[in-house]
Amino acid sequence: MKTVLKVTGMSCTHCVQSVTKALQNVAGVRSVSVSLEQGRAEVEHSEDLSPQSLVSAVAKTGYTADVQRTLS
Ligand SMILES: [Cu+2]
Repeated sequence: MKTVLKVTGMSCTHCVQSVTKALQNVAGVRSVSVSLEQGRAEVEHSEDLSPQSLVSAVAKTGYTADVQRTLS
């Protein structure tokens, strides 16, 4: 499934790298695409991964994430 997150607080490519790595390190994540311009992260992941754990992973890096939508 795919989850789209709205990510607040990113200001440069370093921020994008931090958010990308944090999401990639969550168990069950298959691919991550983060857009600085749109303030969005698109994450492909397994069915048993809760979108909230993606939000928590981003929060730990110091940015704010909200689930925008989830596609199965
Ligand atoms: Cu930055």
